Amino acid sequence: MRSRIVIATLGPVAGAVGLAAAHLVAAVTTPSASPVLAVGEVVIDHTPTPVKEWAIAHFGTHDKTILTGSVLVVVLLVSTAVGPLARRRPTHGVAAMCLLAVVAATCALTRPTAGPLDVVPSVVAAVVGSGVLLLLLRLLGRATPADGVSGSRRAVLLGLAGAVVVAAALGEAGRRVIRLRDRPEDIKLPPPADPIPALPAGLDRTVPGISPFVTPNGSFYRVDTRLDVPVVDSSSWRLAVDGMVDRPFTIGFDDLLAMPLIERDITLTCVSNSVGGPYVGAARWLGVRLGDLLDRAGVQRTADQILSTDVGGMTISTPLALAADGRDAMLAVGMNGVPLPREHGFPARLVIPGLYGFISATKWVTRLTLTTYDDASAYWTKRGWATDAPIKISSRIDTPRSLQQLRAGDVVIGGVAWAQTDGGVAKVEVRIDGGPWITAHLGPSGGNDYWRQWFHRWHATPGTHMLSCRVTDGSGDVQSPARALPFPSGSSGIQSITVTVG
Ligand SMILES: Nc1nc2c(c(=O)[nH]1)N[C@H]1C(S)=C(S)[C@@H](COP(=O)(O)O)O[C@H]1N2
Ligand SMILES: [Mo]
Repeated sequence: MRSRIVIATLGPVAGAVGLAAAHLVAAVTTPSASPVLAVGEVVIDHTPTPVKEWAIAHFGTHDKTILTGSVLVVVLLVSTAVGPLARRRPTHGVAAMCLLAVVAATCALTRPTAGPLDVVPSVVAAVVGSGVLLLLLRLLGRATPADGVSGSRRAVLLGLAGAVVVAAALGEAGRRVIRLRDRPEDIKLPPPADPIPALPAGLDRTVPGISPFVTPNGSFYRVDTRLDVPVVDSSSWRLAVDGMVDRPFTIGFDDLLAMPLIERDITLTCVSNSVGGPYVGAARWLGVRLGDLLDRAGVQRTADQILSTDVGGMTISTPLALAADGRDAMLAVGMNGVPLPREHGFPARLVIPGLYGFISATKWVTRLTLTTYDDASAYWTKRGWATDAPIKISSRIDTPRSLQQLRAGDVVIGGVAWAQTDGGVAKVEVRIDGGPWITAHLGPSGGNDYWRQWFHRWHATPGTHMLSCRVTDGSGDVQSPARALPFPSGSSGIQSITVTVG
């Protein structure tokens, strides 16, 4: 028997069962206290901005899956040391398991909203992990003295395999329990006080391959610092409005829904989006005017920042002057006719037209603190990102795809453009191979805060061609050709793609 290998697997296998059991317990109590998620969140918090940027650029929405996976792999690798220790003295193995659990518990406890009960999943991990370790040791103990007795050897391998199956089952059960809790889709939202007309049909049918005029919730981009999707109970959720205000208050979900609701069509985009990138979406949001909440609290003149805090303690800063300049800033509870999906901030999030999401769109928000930039810095501010970041006007080619092979003849070039500035999207132009800029046809308008679809019919001739687009807003400002990376205040430049016509 390759006993070294078997002994090295004892720690990871026992650890996996412990972690999975802890995940299930956390699913029922506090999901973010699950050791895997707690350690992962701490790692994310301490990842340098360039690395995070790189992860978002390369793995997109899978960046978290990759990160959790890496944390798991590292933990399991470290735990290969547990088996040999335990083989010499079982108590040493158990002590090593407990040490790992202490690390996890520390991570869980350093989360801003953590309570003392958040150590429970880590304790479960230690107890279950140690128990499984001791069980496997006993099986191994029986196998070794008569190292030829294949029955015992088989027992060890079966024990290991069984433990892996148990770990997978517990982990999956945890994942499902988290999903089942308090389903947002069971909530019925009241209608807006002042309903707005339905959006006109876009170019979805006429221009195959174009972004739909309204982004379906299921395909709306997702960008946040969370590994898990926070599971917030609407019944126990509270929003506090405090800081430099005359009348601080907290409000629950039902009372929030009793306030007048507005509905707005707003395009949301991420500062990390590169020109032509995928982190942009457009939806109809239902919610309470941010102004109504601020008025109720009575904002003092000295405040210049709204520091919003999410359920995990993550903070986002918004310039008060911009949020309160009359734009349709809102605390949204609905997205495209349904309650906010968990991924997009259930039960409530901020949506502020014209500002990148990282300074405006706090999901799972629990607190709005009126403060000053001198007194408090939010998550991304501490990481060097801009505090004042209006969305740069931009446009994207959706079809044809970059490097697509086309047939000569009529080709429809189409995409979307946004300019949440004066007058919205006034014009989109297309350029082929560095020729003149040609005005494209615009789809219907959904208002200045909403993107606009566009298309241009092109007679494609054989060869390789470069296609570009640019937008002009209502005040005559043209999308800038100056290339800028997302950091620190959003990308700029002109998207150009190459296609081959055969
Ligand atoms: N609580 C919380 N809210 C957040 C974030 C976050 O990391 N945590 N990310 C912000 C960023 S960077 C963007 S671009 C938008 C994205 O919103 P979406 O995921 O619903 O598309 O949410 C914002 N709100
Ligand atoms: Mo973002």
